[in-house]
Amino acid sequence: MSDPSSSRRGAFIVFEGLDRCGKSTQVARLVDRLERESQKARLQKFPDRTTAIGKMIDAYLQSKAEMDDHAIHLLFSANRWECAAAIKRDLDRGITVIADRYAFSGIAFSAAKGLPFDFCLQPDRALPLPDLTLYMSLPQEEATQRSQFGEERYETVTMQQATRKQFRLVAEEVKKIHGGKKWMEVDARGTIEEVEERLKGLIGDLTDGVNGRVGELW
Ligand code: T5A
Ligand code: NA
Repeated sequence: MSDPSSSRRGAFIVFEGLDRCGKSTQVARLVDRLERESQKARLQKFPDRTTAIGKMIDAYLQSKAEMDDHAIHLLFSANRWECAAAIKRDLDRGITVIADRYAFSGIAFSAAKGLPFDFCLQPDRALPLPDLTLYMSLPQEEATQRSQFGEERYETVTMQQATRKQFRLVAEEVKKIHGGKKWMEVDARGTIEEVEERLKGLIGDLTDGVNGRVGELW
């Protein structure tokens, strides 16, 4: 009889960073590569704007709706919780789940608006822990020059600078709880191909599957 604890599960890999750092571009390329290599992988975007909660978030981000800072923070977290069971299920089925943003964005952006850091952490407690988070680091001047910067609510230089600081605190928190191996900072400068190579080196054979149960964020 097969023992589920001894079989490999899919890896949970998260891409994080400030707006326009190139996350979506790299996530799409990684999923494409894995599909070409006949590996089982799927993309999970946060916010997932397709759900009922996601539609409220989308309206807020496009400034079509106003919301209290606490309320929108909780909605971003609720949007992750409504996807959490499917993420766990897919990991157990051996599928690599690649997320474009996760709880770390949730904390960094809300804390940058002035909500207490500890409050920001609470709602995401016990969500699935990524096996690796790749934080794509790009100087603000380069992000600002990229197309469409400034279209959504948080895409101002002041907000991005405040969020950058909060992401540093988030990284420290993750390292404090889980050690240095779960969070890696990646230089997001250079061509799309150069960044892709850098990321590939860090991801290594993680997409072949990992051992052990999925952990909890904190
Ligand atoms: N948010 C999110 C919260 O406040 N709380 C939360 O809990 C969560 C999950 C929307 C906002 O929501 C906030 C954070 C955000 O402000 P989103 O839907 O991820 O989040 O935002 P998007 O607009 O989809 O994505 P970004 O603006 O963050 O852009 P990406 O994905 O980082 O960048 P990408 O790949 O789309 O690239 C941007 C542009 O640059 C080019 C691309 O072609 C594109 O035009 N580009 C490059 N150009 C030159 N060199 C490279 N290496 C390049 N790579 C990409
Ligand atoms: Na954006």
